[in-house]
Amino acid sequence: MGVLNVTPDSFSDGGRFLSREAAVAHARRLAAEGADLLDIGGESSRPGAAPVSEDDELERVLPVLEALQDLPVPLSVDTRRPRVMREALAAGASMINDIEALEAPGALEAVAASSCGVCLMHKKGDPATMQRDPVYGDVVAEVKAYLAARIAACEAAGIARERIVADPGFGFGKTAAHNLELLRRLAQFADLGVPIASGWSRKSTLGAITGRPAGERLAASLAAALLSAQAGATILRIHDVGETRDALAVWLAMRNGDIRGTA
Ligand code: 9MG
Repeated sequence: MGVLNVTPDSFSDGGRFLSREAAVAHARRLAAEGADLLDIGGESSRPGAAPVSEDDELERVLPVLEALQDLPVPLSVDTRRPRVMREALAAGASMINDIEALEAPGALEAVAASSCGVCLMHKKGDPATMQRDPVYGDVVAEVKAYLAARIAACEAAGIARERIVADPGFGFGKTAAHNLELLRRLAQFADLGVPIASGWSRKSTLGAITGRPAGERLAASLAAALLSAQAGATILRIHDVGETRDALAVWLAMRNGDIRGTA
């Protein structure tokens, strides 16, 4: 899943793709590099990010979504707002990626009314405050229980399990130690019975480990993507598609004993 931020303030690429033309060109580049899915977001969820108005979010996302309808790659929209979900689905989105796991009033209904896929992500708190001393007992058990409850809420609302992906939400109300514990035990999320997504790309825990700023975290992001895939994640939310595909190709060639067609 290639990341396409159409925002002025995302932590790693904020402002770079704010114009429609730049965003569309970047999306085409990610697809050409081998992305299987693109995730378009019009509101930054980085720690401390200010919320944008619903109208601004729609103005950022819809023109890009519309301009990419000829792309042979499904398009996801990263939003927590039911109106944005409905309009994005009407404009051709195939998936909703929601960092609030469809908790907003009307979000379950917006997704249930279509046949799209949905990614339910865990977070603790709001982006503005979530990194202020988050506390868990057993972080894996708590995150899993939350995701299981949201999957059940989706099914009760008429969203079939086959449409659902779950994501532990690395970096969302979690310390570096929590993120590493979740990665170490990511294979345990298979019990949820849905595909698992993982998003480590350029995140601050990688900065804490390597001492590098967001723009210099490619090698660390590749390591985290590979570790996620080895633990069973089948959707990797990433900025650097070509490089990640190459890293995965080496792992898959080793695992499958076949150097052709492995990634
Ligand atoms: C929008 N967004 C930012 N980070 C993310 C992550 O790790 N997972 C998902 N599903 N969405 C994310």
